[in-house]
Amino acid sequence: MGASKETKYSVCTVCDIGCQLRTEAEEGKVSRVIAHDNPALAGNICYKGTAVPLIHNHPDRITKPLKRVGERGEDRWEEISYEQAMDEIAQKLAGITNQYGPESFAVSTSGWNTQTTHSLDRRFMNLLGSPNWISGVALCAGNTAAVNKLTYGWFPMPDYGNTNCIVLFGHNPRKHSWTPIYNAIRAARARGAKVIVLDPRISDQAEHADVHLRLKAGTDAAMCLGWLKVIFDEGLYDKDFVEEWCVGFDALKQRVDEYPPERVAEITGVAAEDIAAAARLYANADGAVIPWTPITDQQLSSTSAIRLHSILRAVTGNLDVVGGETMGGFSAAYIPESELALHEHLPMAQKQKQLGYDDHPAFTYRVAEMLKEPTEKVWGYPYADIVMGCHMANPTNVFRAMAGEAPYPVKAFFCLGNNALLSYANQHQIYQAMMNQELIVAHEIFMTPTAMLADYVLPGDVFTERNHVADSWSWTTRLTLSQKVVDAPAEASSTFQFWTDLAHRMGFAEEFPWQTLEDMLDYRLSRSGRTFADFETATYMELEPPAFRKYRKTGFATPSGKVELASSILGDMGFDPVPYYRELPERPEDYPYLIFTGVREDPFFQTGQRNIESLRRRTPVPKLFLHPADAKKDGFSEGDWAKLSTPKGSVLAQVAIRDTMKEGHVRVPHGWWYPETRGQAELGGAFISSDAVLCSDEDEWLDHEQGVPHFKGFPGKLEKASQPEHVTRIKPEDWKMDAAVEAHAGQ
Ligand SMILES: Nc1nc2c(c(=O)[nH]1)N[C@H]1C(S)=C(S)[C@@H](COP(=O)(O)OP(=O)(O)OC[C@H]3O[C@@H](n4cnc5c(=O)[nH]c(N)nc54)[C@H](O)[C@@H]3O)O[C@H]1N2
Ligand SMILES: Nc1nc2c(c(=O)[nH]1)N[C@H]1C(S)=C(S)[C@@H](COP(=O)(O)OP(=O)(O)OC[C@H]3O[C@@H](n4cnc5c(=O)[nH]c(N)nc54)[C@H](O)[C@@H]3O)O[C@H]1N2
Ligand code: SF4
Ligand SMILES: [Mo]
Repeated sequence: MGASKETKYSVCTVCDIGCQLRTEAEEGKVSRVIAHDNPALAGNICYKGTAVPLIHNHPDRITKPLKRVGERGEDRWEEISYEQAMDEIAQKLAGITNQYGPESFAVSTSGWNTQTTHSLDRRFMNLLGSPNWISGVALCAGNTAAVNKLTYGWFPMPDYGNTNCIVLFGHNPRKHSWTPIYNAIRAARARGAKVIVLDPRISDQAEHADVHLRLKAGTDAAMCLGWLKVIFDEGLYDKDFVEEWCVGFDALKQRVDEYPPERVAEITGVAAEDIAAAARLYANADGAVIPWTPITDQQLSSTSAIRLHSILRAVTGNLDVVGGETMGGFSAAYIPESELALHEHLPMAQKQKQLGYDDHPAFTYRVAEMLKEPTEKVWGYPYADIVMGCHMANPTNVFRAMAGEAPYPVKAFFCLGNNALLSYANQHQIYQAMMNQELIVAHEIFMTPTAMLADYVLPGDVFTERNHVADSWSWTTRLTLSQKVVDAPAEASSTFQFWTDLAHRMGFAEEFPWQTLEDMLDYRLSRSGRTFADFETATYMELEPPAFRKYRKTGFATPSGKVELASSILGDMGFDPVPYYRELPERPEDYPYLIFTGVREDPFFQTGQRNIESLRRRTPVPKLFLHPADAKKDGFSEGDWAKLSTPKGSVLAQVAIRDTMKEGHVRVPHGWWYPETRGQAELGGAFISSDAVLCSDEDEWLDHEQGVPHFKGFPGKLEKASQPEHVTRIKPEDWKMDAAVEAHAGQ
């Protein structure tokens, strides 16, 4: 690259919202990451974006392929060449799948940080014959996409630019958490849009909301049923749309009648008149949105709650209208991953072996097959995968099988850009599952606890080192340029390269004809008559003009062609076709608190960045949040250490007392481990403070239809504890400061 300074447009993948930023390089290293030069996009950067040079140039970055030399998890390695690693991985994977069948191979990835997979993982697995692909998107947006399809065949995106009312079920974007969505909500508010927040605690969004309903954790589905009761009783719904475009109204109405506001008040702890007032505000708005939220992705009544959001959107006439929820469909300019994945190549017999297919089918191939025909008719592809989440195996079923339970052995497990050990429920089971593997491959940029359990760790490239055109995993039709500004370390690979090289070694060279990532991008852009180079020189972002009410021409992509208020697919599979609310299992007496997990801390994305000093100094140790009355009752002062236990396990965290908390609730952060304790604490301290230790995936804690675990209100208790062993750097000043990050963070 030489000494001259280069500036490029790159999509940040530190978190999954994908801001386009400007990246600068000097002497072959990324030197600075700054805001966009388009004023409309300039606000879309958080201090994690500013910290990218510190992450990408970090001395701990894995740059050489590693092969395990000690026992599994001992964290002892030898450096080997990329070619040797790939040869050995291919040979071992072939041996395992020959012995146990292709379904003995499972992959876990979330795809957002690795970015350039182009569904080649699914393509490879489909050619090999394995349906067992799992992902963090099973708990976040991917599962929402699959469940939305049951109701109206697509996963809509809110029209923030034109809406007059925004309803946030917990979802709490902030200046340093999903910054573009935070900015979009702020802009809507400035235009006069109303904001309704449903959150047990006073969140950042709740502070500025027009209405804040402080519901009890885990009761969102009941709240939605209460809203519908008000909306139906008071005739606040779009009768023409319901008549012409919906099926199942009577069955839904019957269910809704069981939830008068007084009953919902009892369940949720919110006054009946406040429930009714919020429902009216939403239903009467001229253009209202219920943006996607992870809260209802991770609840006992998840499928019902997500379906109730869909139903609220539909019956209030907000589907595919200006200021409502847009249903974009696939971009005509970019071949979608749905086509690249080759789902039609996986034989039906293998699809039926997908773990979760029988008992928790909502986001598996079982539903995908039932939606194939209408999906092809309306959206042009039989397998429409949105946010990667519409054809997944169930993570709990996969970990159980990996640990040696029924129905068949799973013996090879690859994790790409995913810290699987900490990223699902029931960490002890995931650990057992991983310890029972014959082959584990991690594709990573840092030595995570998951990577420590691997046989091979392959160094990944990062977004400043690769070209891409981002399409929000088919959720929108926007195409965003992401340019490489520096070269990757010589032995690092993109996930594109990894899957291509593996495929070539395992007999699928013909189906993987692309030599380079740019060839793949050219192919994906080919139907628009352009190459990546054309795209790159012409624009940094492209958006197809929106079209509304497209269903009038095509119908909806459901079996009936209508919005299914009662889902024929759920009914056909033996589930209740109409959404319902499920009470939480009884709380044991000695577990007085309702725990909810999933706190997103500003400096980190999920389990990452605990090793980036300038970020870590903002939150050096995990904090659990308590209401002052609860702290007093249990004798805790600010900064004390506490042991938080559930029937599944215990973790340690520092107590933070906040009057914004709801009494009786404890809020715990996600994804904590302590990279600095590597070599001292087991697996980098992965069992000290990780929320996954606390979360159960026993059947009674799983949503019926999808089998996702309940993270929003499970039983827990608190005891005094001392600071964890080996964790010594617990004050901000123990961690190095970076002036640019500090300046941005303080804004
Ligand atoms: N800095 C930073 N930003 C991030 C991320 C990150 O790791 N770091 N992660 C990104 C990702 S992947 C996601 S999914 C989002 C998640 O971020 P958000 O959508 O904001 O979700 P959470 O932070 O999990 O919780 C939001 C709120 O839900 C409330 N809540 C808890 N239980 C319930 C419940 O049962 N019902 C209701 N209605 N509310 C409840 C909590 O009090 C909290 O205020 O953040 C994204 N942004
Ligand atoms: N227990 C529990 N589980 C959860 C959640 C929870 O709150 N609690 N939240 C859920 C949610 S909302 C989500 S979105 C998912 C998130 O799940 P993921 O998005 O998979 O997040 P992580 O598991 O933290 O894994 C990201 C890993 O990618 C690595 N990485 C970063 N950039 C690159 C890259 O360019 N290349 C490669 N190869 N690796 C890279 C990081 O070092 C990190 O280890 O987790 C879900 N799982
Ligand atoms: S919000 Fe921050 S971390 Fe996420 S993509 Fe934007 S700049 Fe990167
Ligand atoms: Mo997420």
